[in-house]
Amino acid sequence: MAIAWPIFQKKPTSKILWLDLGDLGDLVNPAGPHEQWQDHGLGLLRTILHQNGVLTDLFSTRQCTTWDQVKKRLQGYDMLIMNVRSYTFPVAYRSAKLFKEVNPRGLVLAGGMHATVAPDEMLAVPEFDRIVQGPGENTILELVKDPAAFQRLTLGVGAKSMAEWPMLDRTLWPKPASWRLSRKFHWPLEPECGWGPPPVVTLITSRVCPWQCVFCNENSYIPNMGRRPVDMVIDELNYLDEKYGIGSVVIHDSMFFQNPSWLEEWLEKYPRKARKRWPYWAAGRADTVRQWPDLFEALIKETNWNTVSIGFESGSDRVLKILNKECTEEDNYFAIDLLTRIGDEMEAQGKKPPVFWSNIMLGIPGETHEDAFKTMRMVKYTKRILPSISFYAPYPGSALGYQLIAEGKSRMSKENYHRFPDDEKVVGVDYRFYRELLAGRYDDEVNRGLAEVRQQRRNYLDALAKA
Ligand code: B12
Ligand code: SF4
Repeated sequence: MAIAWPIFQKKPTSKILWLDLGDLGDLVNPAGPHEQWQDHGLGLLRTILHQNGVLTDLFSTRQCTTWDQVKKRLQGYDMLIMNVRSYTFPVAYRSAKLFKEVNPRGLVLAGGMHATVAPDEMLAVPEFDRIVQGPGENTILELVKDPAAFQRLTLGVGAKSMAEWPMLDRTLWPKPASWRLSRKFHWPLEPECGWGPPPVVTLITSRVCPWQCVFCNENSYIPNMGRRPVDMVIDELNYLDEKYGIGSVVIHDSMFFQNPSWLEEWLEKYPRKARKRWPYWAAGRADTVRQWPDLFEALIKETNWNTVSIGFESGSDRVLKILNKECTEEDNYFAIDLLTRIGDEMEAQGKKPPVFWSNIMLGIPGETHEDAFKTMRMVKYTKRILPSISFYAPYPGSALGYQLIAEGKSRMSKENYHRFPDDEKVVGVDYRFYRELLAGRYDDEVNRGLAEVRQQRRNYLDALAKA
């Protein structure tokens, strides 16, 4: 077992504390690779604060292994700042309570996704003194300097374009908090998670996806903004490579494969201007792959896009319609066959073939057993796949999430936002069936029509990935 370093003994150097949120121990002895990713909202806003002379201390709940340690580290501050997502709301809520216990006159400023989509839940916590919805880059400085000038619930102001964002100062991110983890973490870059060699750089080139899938529909709550210019992305990568050395890149955009003119510029410049063509992970949609297959193929081959994340979600047209995915079974199979063909060609040339990081949801309200068999059939059909399977979660912010919450069918609460992929999140869904499906009980049905080589079973319970 990894031992946490005694970070709780550090003395405050500022009166303002930024608390990075996540499960206890995730930067000591993480349960999985994705719990170690750094928070770009925190990175951006802390960079803005520090570049404008407002220095903050930082620690992470992920660096602590007990709530007692968190409480000790919270002592001695006048102000606490947090980026609250729905899946970190339980940790934020508990931390705010502890902060007030040790600093009764201290102020708590909370922003982030959960403040944006579930203000009522945030307002119900008296410890949150200021709650900021929406983007914060043009609000954070004023807010921290003079919180009294703001109402308890405020709408934040963002940049018009990501070109206005400063380059992140990655040394403002929390460090791994055990000797064992720090050896393989590569801080201030990030550790390997199985997609490409370390050190890993995560970055964001676009902020919002224009589609309206009912389990997500980010564009209803993240204001549109211009994409980060290609040159700025490449300059940042070159800078980081010179300073730290890069192994691979994770482009954390919700939807990288959009906006063909940006992608064409990336295709032209990345192989030429980047110090190295680092392999990268990035996301697309099956329908846009079908719409722009040549661009897709060129990006895979020429820019080293070798882990292609696609939210296939389901292998059944009925469910894809329920989800308003605007992709069909046929689109999904088109994208799978195209990547298989590209991968076979690359393999024949002795190159590493690209692989799908395939996002799949099960347990969607209205899904029948036959729909779920079709989904698992599609997963097994895919030749090169890292399956990432979750039971559907009704997140606030999404149309279907709001509907299920209103109907009293969501099992997510402020004590537990159920963001583990195999948590039971919706009332009335037969989770036993899904566990048995993943364990292979229905393989006869699933394998129907599949080539023999694709019928081989692997343990899909392992594919319930928290990412
Ligand atoms: C990268 C990413 C991840 C990464 C890394 C997460 C991390 N450590 O940061 C990974 C892959 C691990 C991940 C996982 C998950 N994610 Co995620 N993820 C994203 C993504 C694509 C980008 C986040 C980001 O960096 N944005 C850019 C930064 C700059 O924005 P920001 O953090 O929101 O900060 C801005 C504002 O919120 C505000 N702000 C933030 N804090 C504060 C504080 C103050 C005081 C102020 C004034 C303002 C302010 O200002 C910032 C600048 O504008 C978003 C979608 C998106 N486009 O944002 C989804 C998103 C955040 N994820 C989401 C979900 C649901 C998940 C999962 C639960 C998915 C799943 N089913 O497994 C998991 C949970 C993982 C876990 N550990 O439990 C949802 C959250 C929904 C919600 N209601 O909170 C989003 C919105 C996607 C979606 N539409 O479903 N995710
Ligand atoms: S699920 Fe994917 S395609 Fe759909 S709205 Fe969200 S990011 Fe966009």
